[in-house]
Amino acid sequence: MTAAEQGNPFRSGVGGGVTVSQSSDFPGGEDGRRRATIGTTPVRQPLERIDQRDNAFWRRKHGLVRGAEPAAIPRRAEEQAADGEAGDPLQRIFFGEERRANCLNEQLAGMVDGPCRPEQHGFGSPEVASRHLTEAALFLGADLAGCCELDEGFVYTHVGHESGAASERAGEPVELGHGYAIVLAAEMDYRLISSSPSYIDAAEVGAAYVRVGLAAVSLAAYLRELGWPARAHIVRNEQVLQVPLAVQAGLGELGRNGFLVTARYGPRVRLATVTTNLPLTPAKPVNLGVEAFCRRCLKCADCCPSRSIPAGEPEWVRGAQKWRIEGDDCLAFWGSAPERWGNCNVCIKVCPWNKPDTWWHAWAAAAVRRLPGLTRPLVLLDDLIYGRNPRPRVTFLGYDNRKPSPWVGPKQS
Ligand code: B12
Ligand code: SF4
Ligand code: SF4
Repeated sequence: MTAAEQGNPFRSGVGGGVTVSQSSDFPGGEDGRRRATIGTTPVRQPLERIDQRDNAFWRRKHGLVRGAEPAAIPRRAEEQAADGEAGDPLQRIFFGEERRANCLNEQLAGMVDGPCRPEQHGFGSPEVASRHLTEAALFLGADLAGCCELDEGFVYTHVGHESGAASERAGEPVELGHGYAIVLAAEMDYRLISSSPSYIDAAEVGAAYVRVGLAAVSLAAYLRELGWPARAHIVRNEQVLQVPLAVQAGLGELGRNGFLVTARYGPRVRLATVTTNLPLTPAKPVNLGVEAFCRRCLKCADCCPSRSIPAGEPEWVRGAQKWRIEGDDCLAFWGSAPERWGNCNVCIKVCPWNKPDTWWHAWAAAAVRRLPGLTRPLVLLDDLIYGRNPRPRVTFLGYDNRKPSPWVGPKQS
């Protein structure tokens, strides 16, 4: 039984970015829980926390996979890289564990926290602190950044990873004790992601994790040098749910695809967070019109090779009304053709919000917000110009997404 099923032992406050709703679209209160929205997502407070061991990455490792023997799910490239078996050297530098000194994300995962300078710098006000840290995050390499209060509903109850770099061990309770967060996003390259599924988009995922991880680790270190406790949450060493925090921090909206859709890059971003106890003023969540667009669009649901994205209505999942993603099926697809791909980004590449940053894309995004009726024509236009499920040929560092990986074969190391 997960911690969520046992009931939430913590109070989850109405933090930054949460609007208490008067709307009759999602009335309630019969269960005594407070109705609100986070961005455009309806929630019932308090939110139910999740145990990190109960997400698709760790469920298999901890034997919690529902309806399947863990061994029946194909091993994905990252998992093989972690055991030093993967043939792909880029996967090894981003996700390998055998030679940790060669793995950038593993190195960064060991740098998420550290000592604090004894003298504390006063910012004057939470507004000034928020502006300063948002600017610092952009300077340190993020493409988007915003602040929010940290709702405990988005902090895992227990650690799921078994990363060599993380000081915590799987099963330990998470005790974060921070009340605020700065959320960072790094753009992923449009062309490389359009090759999905392949080892080319998998490499860009690893590289973007390094970019956003470096920015977050640096920002946390900067805050500690200003005398404020701060911890970065990055791949391989994170204690928070990045997507809802990004929504609260005003970076974008939750899409049907199950993650953040931004105005500028669509869903084509990687996220990292810095938590702290320095008081910050939360940014305002945005309504870009994504949720309304997703109700009519369905491109990600149609094109998902593992059918993990629903074509139907949002459901209540642990206190939030959203589209339910079948994480185990998605992950199984990643491992289904190790000679051809290491993960998948199809739900990013086909999304009409994922387009190069041009004036006509910005115009269409602004227009659809005012006139949701434009959704269908714009989706048809998107199909016409870019294709329903395009897979353009991409070559890169000796890879060709139309051919098996050049690294497949006997163990390379
Ligand atoms: C576990 C995990 C997975 C698992 C399971 C995902 C799932 N939905 O069950 C698998 C392996 C399948 C997966 C796949 C992918 N993932 Co993933 N994943 C994670 C990870 C590490 C933990 C999330 C988690 O615990 N999910 C389990 C439960 C909580 O899932 P859930 O109930 O479906 O809730 C999801 C959303 O609804 C949202 N959410 C949860 N509660 C609430 C409440 C509110 C109010 C709101 C608004 C949102 C929200 O967060 C969850 C995101 O998975 C996060 C990083 C992080 N720490 O957040 C990255 C992360 C969500 N993944 C990411 C991405 C991009 C992907 C993929 C495209 C693969 C890729 N190539 O990168 C696919 C997309 C699959 C999909 N359609 O969701 C990005 C999303 C970036 C963005 N633009 O938002 C993240 C944030 C990684 C990162 N640091 O950038 N992922
Ligand atoms: S990553 Fe691929 S398999 Fe997973 S949900 Fe997205 S499209 Fe489907
Ligand atoms: S592809 Fe369409 S339905 Fe899916 S997230 Fe993007 S806009 Fe929403």
